[in-house]
Amino acid sequence: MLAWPAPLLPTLPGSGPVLKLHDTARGEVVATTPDRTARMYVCGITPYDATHLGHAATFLAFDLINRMWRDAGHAVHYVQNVTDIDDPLLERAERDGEDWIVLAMRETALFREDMTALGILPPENFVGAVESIPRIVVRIETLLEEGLAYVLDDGSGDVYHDVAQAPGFGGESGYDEATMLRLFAERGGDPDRPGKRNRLDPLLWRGERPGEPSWPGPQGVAGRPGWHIECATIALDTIGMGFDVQGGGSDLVFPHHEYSAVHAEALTATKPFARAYVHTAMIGLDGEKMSKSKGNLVFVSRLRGDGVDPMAIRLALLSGHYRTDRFWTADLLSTAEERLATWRRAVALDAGAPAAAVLLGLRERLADDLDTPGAIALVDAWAQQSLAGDDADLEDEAPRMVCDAVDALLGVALEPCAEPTALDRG
Ligand code: 5CA
Ligand code: ZN
Repeated sequence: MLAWPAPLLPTLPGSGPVLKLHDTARGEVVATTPDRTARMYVCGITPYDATHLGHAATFLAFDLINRMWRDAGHAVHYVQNVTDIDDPLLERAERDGEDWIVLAMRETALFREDMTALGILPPENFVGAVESIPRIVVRIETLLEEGLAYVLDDGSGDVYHDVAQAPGFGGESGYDEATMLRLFAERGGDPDRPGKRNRLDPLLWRGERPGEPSWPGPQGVAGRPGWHIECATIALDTIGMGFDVQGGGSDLVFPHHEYSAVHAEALTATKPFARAYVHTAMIGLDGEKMSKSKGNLVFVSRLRGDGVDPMAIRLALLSGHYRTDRFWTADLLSTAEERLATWRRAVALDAGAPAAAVLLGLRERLADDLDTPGAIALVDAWAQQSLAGDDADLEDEAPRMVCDAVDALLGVALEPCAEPTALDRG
């Protein structure tokens, strides 16, 4: 499907360092080692409601990865999916007496607007589950033919992956069986379904149910795809195996990313699915995780509608580290608004404190597992020094250089401070 327009990306002098990120599978911060073209898959929205600040924080973190790789001289092949058919979508459409397709299209359109406003670089491939169904079916048929999947014996037409035959199972999350069973039950799995070979076997295909949409499926059985095979198929068909980063929120560590990896590794008989699994922490509100099921949501579009500058939203979300669970508060936003105004005043000066150290520092902080609080502190210090104006070494070029660096690396557009170069989407 259509993604969204690319923001302008200033080019910076020199090039950035090797990016280090925390990999869930290895449990430590590791250097990313992309080829000329870095490859990244990020789990996208299920479009049954508007984009909330938790989603935004997650897509922002991966946007920084995209920016850091580009700054280091790589092209980036970025893929993001849209889960435009799944239980929550059908349930919401049913509740509101709305066509599920209309709901999904509307919320996906709003998501595009939010991502554009937040200055997030668009994916090369923005791929819906529905448009992928024929290719997902081919993958499920392969697993069936190889005896790695089975059709349940109860006439439902449901197909499961036999995880006992998947040697890498558990390698992504590192969880023990009890933890897996608990999270599987909490997050849409069906450990107690009679007739499964193993309680942890995940659904690949759900045979047609009355009143639910369906498509032609494996071995001619109509139905709709399971969730994990959706992301495995889309990643395999766009960036292949062994890509650099598989991303999403920490709520996807298990079961979703474990099973996506296991499906793809079974299909290709190779490892790994991704070289690093990167997970963002959860954004909450009033002491609880922000989630559609709890209803404690702050929507990006609502804030925009209230006249909040999207760059202040961006700065507010980046003021915490991506791996720290944190809460959205009114204070967080007002601090970001003040900071944005200060930065804007500083980059509008005729001269500022030396900029080379700021650029170096920004690159260094962000390359260290996206230390955004550290990066922001550097710009704060530069702005204060420049606005105080008592530095003998004030440089004419500094405000523009810092403006470009903040724009290119943090994605915070302060003003049109440079002649922008069109984003090279090679
Ligand atoms: N469509 C699936 C992924 S294939 C899905 O999880 N959709 S979602 O709409 O629920 O979430 C979209 C993305 O935002 C996912 O990467 C998810 O992990 C992340 N996310 C969801 N809630 C939060 C939150 N409260 N804080 C941070 N990230 C979140
Ligand atoms: Zn996914």
